[in-house]
Amino acid sequence: SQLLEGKNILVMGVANDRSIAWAIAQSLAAQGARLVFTYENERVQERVKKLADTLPGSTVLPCDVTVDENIDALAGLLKEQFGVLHGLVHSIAFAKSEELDGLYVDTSRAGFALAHDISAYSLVAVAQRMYPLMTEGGSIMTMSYLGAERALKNYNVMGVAKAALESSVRYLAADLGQYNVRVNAVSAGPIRTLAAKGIKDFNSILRQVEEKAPLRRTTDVAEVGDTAMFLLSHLSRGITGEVIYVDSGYHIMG
Ligand code: 0WD
Repeated sequence: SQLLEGKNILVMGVANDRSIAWAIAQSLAAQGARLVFTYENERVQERVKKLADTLPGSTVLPCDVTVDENIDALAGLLKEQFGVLHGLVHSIAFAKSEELDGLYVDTSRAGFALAHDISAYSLVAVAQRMYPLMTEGGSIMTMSYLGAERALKNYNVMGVAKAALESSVRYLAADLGQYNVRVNAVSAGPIRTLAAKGIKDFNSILRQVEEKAPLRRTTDVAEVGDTAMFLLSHLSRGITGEVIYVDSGYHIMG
């Protein structure tokens, strides 16, 4: 039998077929979940629709997470169409490219605010509107990176935003546990995606992982997908407020 049969799961953050959210969707679909994808704007709408078409029974809805009314409308549609929501995958982040190069000390007020709005606050904004739909209990997961706790070259304001995101995971877990809603993060090793294009020297980051990580290889996006599936399933029912590393063990090394 399948681990996610009869579960309705919202997947936010598919931009293309290399997106981590898309790999997570594959793992969830393989366990029988019914998926709803959101896309940010018309620019990616067709691409996300085409991808969703490859997973029978899945649907696609718009949502720019910087706009409260968008998230309100999404929650309304989900309640109408499904009634109950069981899971939420938040795989969204953004910072201006000029903030991901050079010194953190040069971060602008606007750049700081934007990175935090899209990369950290959006989890809160979405969770506060979705947990009321999780009337049978639920699981929320988001994506983080080691830059949340170490000062990594060029990651800069995104690292600070990921620290806020991981802290939010703990506060949200504390709030929502009473409703049997769990909240966790996966901290993934570097993976070549659209978002990774914004990170300078990405090749040397990958090389470092191959040299230093216990498993001596970079993170395969399917590994993140399978851990996300575990977090969305009954198998992880005792885990909340946690950050799970899927990084070939890189973060344990000195
Ligand atoms: O090495 C990596 N790629 C890692 C990524 C290592 C560890 C963590 N992560 C995180 C990212 O920080 C992010 O939180 O994983 C998450 C997913 O990132 P990804 O799959 O690497 O990147 P991508 O395929 O670009 O998906 C991120 C998407 C956006 O794509 P673009 O490139 O168009 O900005 O986040 C979405 C958008 O689809 N997004 C938004 N969605 C709704 N509203 C918004 C928004 N305002 N802004 C960005």
